[in-house]
Amino acid sequence: MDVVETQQGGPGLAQVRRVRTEVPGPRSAELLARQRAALPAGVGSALPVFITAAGGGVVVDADGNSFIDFGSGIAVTTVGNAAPRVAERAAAQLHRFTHTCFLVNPYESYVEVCERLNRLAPVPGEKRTLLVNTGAEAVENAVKIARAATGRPGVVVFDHGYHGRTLLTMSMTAKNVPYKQGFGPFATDVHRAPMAYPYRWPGGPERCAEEAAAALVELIDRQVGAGNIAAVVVEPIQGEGGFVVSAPGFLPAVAEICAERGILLIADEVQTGIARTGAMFACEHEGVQPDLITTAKGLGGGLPIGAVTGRAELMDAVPAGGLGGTYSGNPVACEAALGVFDEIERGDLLRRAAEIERIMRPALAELAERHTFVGEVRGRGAMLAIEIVRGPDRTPDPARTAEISKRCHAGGLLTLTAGSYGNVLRFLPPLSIPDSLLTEGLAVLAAACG
Ligand code: PLZ
Repeated sequence: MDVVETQQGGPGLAQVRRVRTEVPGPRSAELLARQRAALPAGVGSALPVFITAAGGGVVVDADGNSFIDFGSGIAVTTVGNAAPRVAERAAAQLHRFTHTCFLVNPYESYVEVCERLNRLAPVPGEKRTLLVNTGAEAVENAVKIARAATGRPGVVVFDHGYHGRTLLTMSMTAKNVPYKQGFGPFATDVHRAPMAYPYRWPGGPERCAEEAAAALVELIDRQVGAGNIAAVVVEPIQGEGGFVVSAPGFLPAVAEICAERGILLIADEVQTGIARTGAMFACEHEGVQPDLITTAKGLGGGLPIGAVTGRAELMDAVPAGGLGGTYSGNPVACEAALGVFDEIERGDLLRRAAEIERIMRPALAELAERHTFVGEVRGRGAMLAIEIVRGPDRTPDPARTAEISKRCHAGGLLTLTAGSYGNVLRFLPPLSIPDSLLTEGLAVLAAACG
């Protein structure tokens, strides 16, 4: 046990699945008891095993169990946990200076992260980037900028959307329990449109994009009035909402609807961005060019950093002093982000994400063949999911979803659930996972499905 506690993470960690206790094991159970006495009940964990090291494709717990990682800390350690270039750059920065507050004294790494995002983001024309600490802060700032640039208050979001836990982003989030229950009153001027969710579209998948676009127009033109709307905020693939890949053609239609009405399109790429889907940004798969893009999660390789990248004239609509934050663009997090870009380039990780899909998709499709309760396989790159239903009537089955996930955990595979109905098993392996563990993880999943 004490050996485990001094273990180094990163790719040097033994790449094995190993379950040697119950899950959670005795040491984790002890720590969980301390957690319950010290933390509020509102903070829960998907898999309450206490982690002592992680890297490559595994996370190791305090009982010496080694789990295959199909979660990446919710799409954060995309380049790998304790990835070498991230850890080295962040550690070196810790010894130079830990903080100045960019509003007090600037430093080069902040500017360099912005330059990199400006170069990479599929936003048209000249670009600017603002750094913040979290995904919610990125979304919140994107809306502030959109309001300042358009002089309009309204925000349009979608069913099943997730945008964060702050007042505005919680108001923008669709699902009530557990995100919103008891936390109102909510922010005003947030309007919700149906998402083009092909598997659950009443008129069937073929008519999904067109009918969802028509519903959006109805909301904008009839119910709110285009002149009152600053922005439409959309996740190119919905994350917490269940890895909903919108019907092909829907995102370009949304972009056109926005452009025709002077409404800004904000792509929330907090979960999809930074190489996760096999492109730097998921928008690129549909050739969509949003006005503003939010990123976080994968950007810092585990250190807290978020960003808003957008058209220069919009970003510059807020005068000096209007944007900031004590810790925003912290120098250690900036170095980590530069390490992330390095890892992606040198490791050819966009290709790796596509390769992961090529390995995983056939195995997931086989599960759907074998079990009527696997209703759909969907996603892109290293962001894949299966939706669990009762049968051909597609009634969501959250109980079976939780049961499969629990069996995966007991078998040494870290999986996460998602979805408005809690019936989606989502897979977000780090791009550093070896093929052997990917295949082994899929076998554990297959066994858990019965
Ligand atoms: N936008 C698309 O996925 C965060 C939430 C974890 P923060 N998703 C994980 C939880 O239950 O708190 C997310 C996202 C999209 C915004 C956010 C918010 O990002 O960094 O959690 O604030």
